[in-house]
Amino acid sequence: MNEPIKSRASFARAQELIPGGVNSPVRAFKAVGLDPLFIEKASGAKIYDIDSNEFIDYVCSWGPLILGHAHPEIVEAICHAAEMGTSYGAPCEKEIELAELICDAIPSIDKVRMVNSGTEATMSAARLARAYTGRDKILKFEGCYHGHADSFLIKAGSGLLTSGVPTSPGIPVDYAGSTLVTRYNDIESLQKIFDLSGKDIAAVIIEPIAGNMGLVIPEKEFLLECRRITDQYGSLLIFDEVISGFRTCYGGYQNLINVQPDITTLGKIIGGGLPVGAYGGRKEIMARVAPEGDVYQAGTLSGNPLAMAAGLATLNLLKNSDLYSYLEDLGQYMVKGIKESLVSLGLEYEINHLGSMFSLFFTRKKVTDYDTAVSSDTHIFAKFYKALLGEGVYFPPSQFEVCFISSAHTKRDIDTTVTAIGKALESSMQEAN
Ligand code: KE4
Repeated sequence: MNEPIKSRASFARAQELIPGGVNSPVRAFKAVGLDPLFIEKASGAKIYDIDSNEFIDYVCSWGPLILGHAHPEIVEAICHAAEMGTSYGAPCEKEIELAELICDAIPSIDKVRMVNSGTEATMSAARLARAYTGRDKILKFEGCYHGHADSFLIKAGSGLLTSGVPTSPGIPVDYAGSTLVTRYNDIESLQKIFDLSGKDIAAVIIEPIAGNMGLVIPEKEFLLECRRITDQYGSLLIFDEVISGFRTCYGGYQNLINVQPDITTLGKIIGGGLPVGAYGGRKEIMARVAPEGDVYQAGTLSGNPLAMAAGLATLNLLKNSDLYSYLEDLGQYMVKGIKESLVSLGLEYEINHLGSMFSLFFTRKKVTDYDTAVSSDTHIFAKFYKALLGEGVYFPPSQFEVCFISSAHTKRDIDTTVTAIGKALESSMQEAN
C-alpha cells in the first residue's frame, strides 16, 4: 500500500473547512486511529484512493451499493435522467414507478412517501405514529440506529457507538423523556415496559436486522413478540429497513419472516447510491400524511427524477434476478473462509452473518445485543483494521458497522479477502501480545 500522503494532506485541508474533516462522523476513521482515505473513484467491488491504492470494498457506501460501484446500467439511467433535468419541484412519473415497485415488493406498504435520507424517513414515521395514535412515547432498542433525529439519539448505534457517545448532547431533556430504550432480543424487558407504559407508547421502532452495533440477528420469536405486544397495547410497529430493505430479498426482511409492521422505513438500496429514503404503510395510516392528511412532512428534492432513476434502475436489476442466491453463496463462502482462518490461528472470535452482510466481532461472547457487542476489543479491532487496509481490503472503520458484499464481488475477491484477514489477524495478535 502506498503511503496515503495525498489523503493526509486533503484531510488536513478538509479539517479546516468541515467539522472533523468529514460530512459524516463514522467516515473519520477515529475509531481505528487513522486518517481517512480520500477516494478518487470506484468501480464494481473496488475503490481507489487518491494515492493510487486499490482496495476490495466492503463498506459499499454503508449498504446502498448492492450491485457494486458505478454499475453501467445505473450510471446510464442517471446520465439519461440528468439530460432531462435533475429536479422539477413538481411530480414526475418516475416517482409513481418507484412507488409501484416498492408497494408491489412489500405487501405491508399500501402507500409510500419518498424523502431524501433514512433519517428523514424515520423522523417522519415517528411523527406519523404519534399523530395516528395520539400518544407521545417512542420505544427503541439499545444499539439500534435510526438516523440523527432527536428522538433516536438515545443509546444509539453506528457512529455514536463508534465514538463511544451513544447518547448525543443537544437533545432537550423532556424530549429524551419521550424515548424509551430497552435491550434488543429481550422480550421480557419489552413486555415489562409495555405493562408499565404501554398506553403512552405511540410506536416501537426496530431494525428487524440490527446493523448498527455490528450485525445482530433477531432471535426467532423476538420480532413476532414485538408485533404481539404492540397489538396488545394499540401501539404501532415501525420496521426500520433502511439497511435490510432489498438487502436479503427483493422486498423487506419482513417478507422472509412474515411479520407485518404498520410502517416501514427504507433508504440506501432504493436510491441506488443517490439520496433516497422512504416511509410507507397501510392506507389508513398513510392517509394522515399531508397533503392528504394533516401530518406535515415535505422536501425540496423528494422524488427528484435523478434519484428516482437510480432507484428504478437498481430495483429493476434486482427484480426477478438470481442475485440474492449469488449473494448468499458469496456470504457463506466468506464466512467459511474466515472461520477456517480463526481456527488455524486458535482464535475464538464471533462472526454474525446473514446473506451478504457479516460482522467479525473481537469478542468470544455470542453477540446478541448492545452489551455483548460492546464486549468486543476495539483496540485489537483497530490493529486488525490497519493491517487489513495494508493488505488491500477496505472494511468499515468501526467494530460496530456491517460488512456488505455486492453482486460485483467474485469468489476470487473473497479468496483474496480471506487471505488478507488471516494475515491481519496474525499481525494484530502479535502486536497485542
Ligand atoms: P441516513 O440518514 O444516513 O440516510 O439513514 C439513517 C439510518 C436509518 N436507519 C438505519 C437502520 C441506518 O443504518 C441508517 C444509517 N446507517 C449508517 C451506517 N450504519 C449511515 C452511515 C453514516 O452515518 O455515515
